[in-house]
Amino acid sequence: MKSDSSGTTRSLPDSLHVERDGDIALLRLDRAQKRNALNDPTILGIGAFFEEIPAGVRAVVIHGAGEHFCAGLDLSELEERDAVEGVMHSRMWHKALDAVQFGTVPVVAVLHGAVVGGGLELAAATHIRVAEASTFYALPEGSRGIFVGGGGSVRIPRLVGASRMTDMMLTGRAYSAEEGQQWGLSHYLVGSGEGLKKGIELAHKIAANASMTNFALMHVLPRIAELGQDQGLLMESLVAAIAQSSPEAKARIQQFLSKQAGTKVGRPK
Ligand code: 1HE
Repeated sequence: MKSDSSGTTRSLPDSLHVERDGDIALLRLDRAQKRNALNDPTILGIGAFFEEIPAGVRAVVIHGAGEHFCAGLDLSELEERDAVEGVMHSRMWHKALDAVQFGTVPVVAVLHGAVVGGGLELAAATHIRVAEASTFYALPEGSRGIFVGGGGSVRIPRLVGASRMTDMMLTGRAYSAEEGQQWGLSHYLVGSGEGLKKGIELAHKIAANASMTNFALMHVLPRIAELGQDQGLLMESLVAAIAQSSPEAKARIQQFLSKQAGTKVGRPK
């Protein structure tokens, strides 16, 4: 376990490092010598961290040490497994990455270098992705004779479409940072070395949102997106009514109506 200033008492593996910056936490994949390849302790540690976010943390930034965000599954741990053990291993990844996507606070991923295999599956479980110009995306599972097992077949097509994911896996095609930005793998594209600053700035903005808004975006919007129009519209009305009735929403709307500085919508910069 690494000592850190996160305010957490939880024991994390040495491959993860947590720091606190006010109301956000920075979670660093810290295994640069193995290109932040995800071994079992790291995946379990990610799950444990997101299942029990330190008190007072309202958003998380996840980033990688060294030259790459993440080289995916630690291939040295791909031991002989029977089918049931293989299913259980994949389910362990699902549980951990579900904790990222459907935890208690929004997560911003800062990407650079390789975002491949399970690294892309991890990035796809986050809510906002900032990519530096050095980022490249690939799914080398195809060439390794395996398949995605960390939720990639569910989450990645929702970002880029099943057709592009099929190309990535059948042909080993890698996408550049620019292509990833164009096709929805990242939300923000920044210069090399600028990702963490941008990620932290976004996380602080997110942390300042009303809790109900963040909850609805993390837990309700993805469910509505899977519903038919009738059910989706009804669910939207229910959540809109709950959100509007909160004292926080009333106070924020009043701030705008009383012409408080900084409450107008800004033009894109
Ligand atoms: C690793 C891994 C790894 C690096 N597992 N050890 N992922 C992949 O198929 C990607 C495999 N990795 C690479 O293609 C390259 O390493 C990178 C493009 C990511 C980076 O290249 P580079 O030149 O910076 O590093 P390197 O020299 O290749 O690797 C440095 C060390 O990290 C080296 O170990 P060393 O002991 O010889 O120093 C590598 O063996 C080690 N390393 N990547 C284990 N992935 C839930 S299912 C998900 C399924 C998948 O994710 S499949 C995709 C796996």
